[in-house]
Amino acid sequence: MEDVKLLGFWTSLYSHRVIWTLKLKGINYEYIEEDKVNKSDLLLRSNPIYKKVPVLIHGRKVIVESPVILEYIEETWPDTPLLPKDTYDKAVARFWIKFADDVVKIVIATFFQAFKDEQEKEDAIQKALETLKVLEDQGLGDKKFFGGNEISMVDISYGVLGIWLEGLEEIVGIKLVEANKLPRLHAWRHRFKQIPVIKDNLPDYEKLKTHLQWRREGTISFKY
Ligand SMILES: N[C@@H](CCC(=O)N[C@@H](CS)C(=O)NCC(=O)O)C(=O)O
Repeated sequence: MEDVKLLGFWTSLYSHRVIWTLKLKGINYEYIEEDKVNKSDLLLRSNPIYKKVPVLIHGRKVIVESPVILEYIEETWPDTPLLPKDTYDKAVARFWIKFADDVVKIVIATFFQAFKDEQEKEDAIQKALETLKVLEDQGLGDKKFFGGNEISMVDISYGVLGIWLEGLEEIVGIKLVEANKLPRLHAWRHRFKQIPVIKDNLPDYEKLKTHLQWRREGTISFKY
């Protein structure tokens, strides 16, 4: 039996990328819930540079940073491939995985800002929508999933557009991924959440919303 441990937070979209990948590949692992406020010695020793989750521990090997962990899992357990075989297709997939960081920075950051006026709010919403439109037009296109007909590492990297973004949209009252604005991304979100491994391994929506609300209030009041 493989010795695989995952250190995560239940609210962490990055931890969920790893959970979904391990589950999709049918790898048994031990999940260790970390305390964000009081990080364990194991976490601090395993990720001394960033001190963040997720951390994957495979035997004596420690791997950090979710995109790096996903690549490690893909190469170590190649069954149920989540990246294309073709070198060029793989490079394209990696580009969109990298773009997910921009989406988190631009789109998610919109919800953690205290706007000084309506214009600033409008500008931030426009920028977020433009970023999502690029993803929809050039990344997803008319495909069912980013890599074609099946879920891939690219879809997993955009899990944040699922209940995390939905929760923030509801809390703040700004809707971005809507059928009339981003129809293909909207349909993708629904499809993605229907995949059993995703559906069965999501944080509780109401609890997540409470957490996001708390995080948002903390971030905004800290800025002012
Ligand atoms: N780039 C990292 C981001 C990981 C990250 O931001 N993790 C958050 C949880 S969502 C964390 O551990 N935060 C704790 C802290 O900042 O002290 C990745 O992709 O794994």
